[in-house]
Amino acid sequence: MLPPRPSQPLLALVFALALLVALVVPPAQAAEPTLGELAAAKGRYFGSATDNPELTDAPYVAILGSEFNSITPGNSMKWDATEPQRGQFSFARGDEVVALAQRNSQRVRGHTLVWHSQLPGWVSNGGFPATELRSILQNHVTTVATHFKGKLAHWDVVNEPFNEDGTFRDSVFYRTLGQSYIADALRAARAADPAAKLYINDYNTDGLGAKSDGMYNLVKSLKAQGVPIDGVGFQGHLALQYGFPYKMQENLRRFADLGVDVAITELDIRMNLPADATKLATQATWYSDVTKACLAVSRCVGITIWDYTDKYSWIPSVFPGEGAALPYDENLRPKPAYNALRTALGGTPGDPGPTAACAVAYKVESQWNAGFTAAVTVTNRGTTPINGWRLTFAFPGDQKVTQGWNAGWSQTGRDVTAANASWNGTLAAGASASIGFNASYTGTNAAPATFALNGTACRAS
Ligand code: 9MR
Repeated sequence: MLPPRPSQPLLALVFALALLVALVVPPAQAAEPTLGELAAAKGRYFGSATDNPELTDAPYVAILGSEFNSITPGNSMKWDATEPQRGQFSFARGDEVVALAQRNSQRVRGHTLVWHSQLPGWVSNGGFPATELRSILQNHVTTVATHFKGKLAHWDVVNEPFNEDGTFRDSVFYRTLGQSYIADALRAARAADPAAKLYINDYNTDGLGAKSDGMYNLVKSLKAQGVPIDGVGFQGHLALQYGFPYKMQENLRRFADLGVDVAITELDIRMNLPADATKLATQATWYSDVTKACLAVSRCVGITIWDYTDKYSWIPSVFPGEGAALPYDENLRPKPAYNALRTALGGTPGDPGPTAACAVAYKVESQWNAGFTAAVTVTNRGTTPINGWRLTFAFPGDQKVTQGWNAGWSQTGRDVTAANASWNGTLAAGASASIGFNASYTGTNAAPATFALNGTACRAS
């Protein structure tokens, strides 16, 4: 039987009501695009460095996973991490960063194969003759690049080869092998991982000057000899008290004109502490100016900041009395620099935190040999109530929920679902539900990187 046809006046009433609802009920707020998404819309990436010890900090990991589309291991692919003893290679920590990036669909900049620093004593003090050191270098580059083959977008093959005056740094490699060590390293990296873009990376080369002239001449001569070099990394460790790099855009462009990509690889902008509103405003302008310099050069492929939060910046321990160098403060809150970056990347200011529909705090409350207890707080950060929710996340390791409370817990492989209990299914705007579980694990107990509520990504709170 056909349903009765609604009369014309009834239809008009329904239409009017629908119109009224559309006008007075605000649409669900779309999440602000992230820095990574804004950069991607410009054909670039926006990345952050990270380091393995930080990966147990769930709120940190959540922003790292959502805001950036590239990550760089700050330490775990360096020589002292990957070949601490001659011929004994260790990749676990580098693999951990790669796995995290893969789960979050991020690219990875590999850092770094040949560097005078964080170089184990067996290399720097080994007193090896040239032939032996050359084969040690080639073996290191080949073994590490082969291990990560196909997983890295870029490799910083050679790091910091220059002195401030543009002459070659007196490293064990240069002292023993002369500048040919650079070409050797690049050739070995290309042979091991033909898909990775191969970079030379240095600091204080961001603007025109003697040091960047040294880099420029090197790259020009490598290109002329047909040595495989794809890009030049400009670290961008800036300090308000030393001034903005001289003609940065012009500098990036002259390298691009040699036929290589350029990238800002370790950006941070420190200041003398304490920070104040004026310094933070200048810092914001500088972040914006670096971004604009990169966007103005078509071969400038992306920007990486040297971690994203002051909580994990390397600056205070190396430059006492200086800091506040990154776009997020120590409590993971965006600073003026964050909005300046958004704006420079073509977006609008906006803290994605408060506009995200939900927030999740994940806390390991206690942990023993093979198990742990976690407390999870789910908060509705939207403006309307949530009626019925399912929280989903994936464990990075082999964690298995053995018992849970205040929600219906289930797990398939690494994927966990917590469905609301009968008494906490309605979350008013701003309201939270506290749930928890016991789980087993072996190895490391890293926190899940991202959480979603009813399929929408949540921010860490
Ligand atoms: O961020 C890295 C920090 O954790 C290390 O202690 C430090 C040791 O040298 O290296 C830091 O990263 C450096 C990078 O590898 C090369 N450019 C300078 C960076 C800051 O020192």
